[in-house]
Amino acid sequence: MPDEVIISPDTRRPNRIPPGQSRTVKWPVLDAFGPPSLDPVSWTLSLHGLVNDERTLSSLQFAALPRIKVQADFHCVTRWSRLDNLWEGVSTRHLVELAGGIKPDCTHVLAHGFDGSWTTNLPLAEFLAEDALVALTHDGLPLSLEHGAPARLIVPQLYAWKSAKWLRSLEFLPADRAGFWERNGYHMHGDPWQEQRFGR
Ligand SMILES: Nc1nc2c(c(=O)[nH]1)N[C@H]1C(S)=C(S)[C@@H](COP(=O)(O)O)O[C@H]1N2
Ligand SMILES: [Mo]
Repeated sequence: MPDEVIISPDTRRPNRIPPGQSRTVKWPVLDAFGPPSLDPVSWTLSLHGLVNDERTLSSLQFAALPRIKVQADFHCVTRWSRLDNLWEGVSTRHLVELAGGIKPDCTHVLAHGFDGSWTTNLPLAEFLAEDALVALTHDGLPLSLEHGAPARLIVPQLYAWKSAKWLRSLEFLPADRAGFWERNGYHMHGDPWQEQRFGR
């Protein structure tokens, strides 16, 4: 069971490259402000807003949680797609359980990074998909700082900008609220298969 890999459903499509994308084998680095200075030992992850039991996990508590492995494709809105990434970390479903479950009026999640006030918003459905996780490793190696160490969100069903690096907190909301790029014109939903690059 521990070595079972969850295969992201989108990787099973006959054509895995969404419209307007091209495949890359490299893994480019993209972010708005560059990496924050972060001590992985004092790193914490907080779960707050519309959950029954708001809590903040220490790095030690987080490291002790059960993990999943997910094989998924990664589609950047700047038109590159990197196929077959292997992520390992804690499923978003498990994190929500740790926080006592979600209150009924919760519809969206805002992910906050440690890089200033960077945020991104997601619908609950994609956030809680079986292939969504807070990842610690990529292709068997710990995440590098530039790719979001110590932990980043990975939501394979949406464009990569929704996969917040240097994850600080997950805020459970009663309505959609634009994050950093979404306030600057990026799409509120961001489904790569529908080419939701910009707009509502
Ligand atoms: N905290 C944080 N997360 C972020 C960003 C950012 O600026 N800050 N940029 C996003 C964007 S626009 C993309 S395309 C992906 C890129 O991830 P990568 O650098 O690991 O390829 O991270 C996303 N996560
Ligand atoms: Mo991006």
